[in-house]
Amino acid sequence: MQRVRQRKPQEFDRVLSSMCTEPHPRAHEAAVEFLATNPGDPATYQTVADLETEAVDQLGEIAGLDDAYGYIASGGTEANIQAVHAARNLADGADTAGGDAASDPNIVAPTSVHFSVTKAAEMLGVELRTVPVDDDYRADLDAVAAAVDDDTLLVIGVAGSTEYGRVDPIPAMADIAHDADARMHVDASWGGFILPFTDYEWSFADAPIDSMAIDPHKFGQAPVPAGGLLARERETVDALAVDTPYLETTSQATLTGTRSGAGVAGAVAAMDELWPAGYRQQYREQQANADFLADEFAARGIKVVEPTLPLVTASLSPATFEALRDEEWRIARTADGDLRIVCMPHVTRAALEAFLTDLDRVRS
Ligand code: 0PR
Repeated sequence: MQRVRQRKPQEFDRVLSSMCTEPHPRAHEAAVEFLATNPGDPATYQTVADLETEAVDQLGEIAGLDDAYGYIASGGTEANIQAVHAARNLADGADTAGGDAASDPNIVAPTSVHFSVTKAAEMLGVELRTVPVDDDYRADLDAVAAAVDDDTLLVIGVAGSTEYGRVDPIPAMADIAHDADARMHVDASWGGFILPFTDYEWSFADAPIDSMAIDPHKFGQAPVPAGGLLARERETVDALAVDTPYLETTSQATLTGTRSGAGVAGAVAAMDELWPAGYRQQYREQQANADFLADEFAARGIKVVEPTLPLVTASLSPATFEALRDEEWRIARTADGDLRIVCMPHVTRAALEAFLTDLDRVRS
């Protein structure tokens, strides 16, 4: 205990690079209360299992799905892995039933897809075909169409990409997927709690998508670990289930076994508090912050990528970047070396102004 007592966790006031945020106080309380429960054993921990059903219903409402299937996962990584897993198992099932499952299956996604999909492809023995993005960092539809073939299990579109906050053309990608008898997954891990307040077409209501990752522990303001896997059909979750002989419940569809009830309870509490008005306000404030920051960069002659969601990327010299890190700003870079600032709920206008003051001082 001594060793923990001597330390304090990271303060959020200089964190400009994270896709997680300070949990809402009600979500924090609920998470602590349910810390010792395990939704992985619903016959023993009935209350938290019921809460998980409510969490999935609520996530469904946010993502435009009336009868939602799915579960609260450990994060977007698990949700993405399980989407690929379900697609592979469903194709294998089609094979056993006399269909023609691919002998050399592949999945197709833009280069902007999160690296969790690389993990999924590796573990599940499927080929990941990444296709280029267009000038605005969105999946190039011609490239998607060219990459898809008879062996494609799944097409993945990103709704709120990790590096540039872009939304892929989801309805058109779903059409391409379904024309090839493949499934369509949307990774809205980061974007899912802000996109309902935009005009983007990203949800189950906007396109015939099959599954989605949508994480309460990012913009949903729930404590970690709370990811979300959603599916339109029950068969998607059934395709993930294995028998659980010694549990009272007979099957389990999650990747992890024992799970923290904190994630489930925190997610429900956050959504109760914030959906929809709180999330809408959060989106508006953070989009305004991102627009402010982008304008300030542009005014200083710094090349900036338009923040179409609350995420700003801009060109900074490596020396300036390092100098800002030395000032203890927690900032990150894209693969191309651009500064990347994620305007999460804990990022205040005052923090951005202080950041700009430091930038002006250290810039080289
Ligand atoms: N999908 C997208 C679009 C993501 O951006 C991320 C995470 C994931 C899936 C995976 O989600 P989990 O990390 O919940 O499994 N993107 C950030 C990243 O990996 C996550 C992150 C979070 C980074 C907090 C930094 C940080 O402080 O870069």
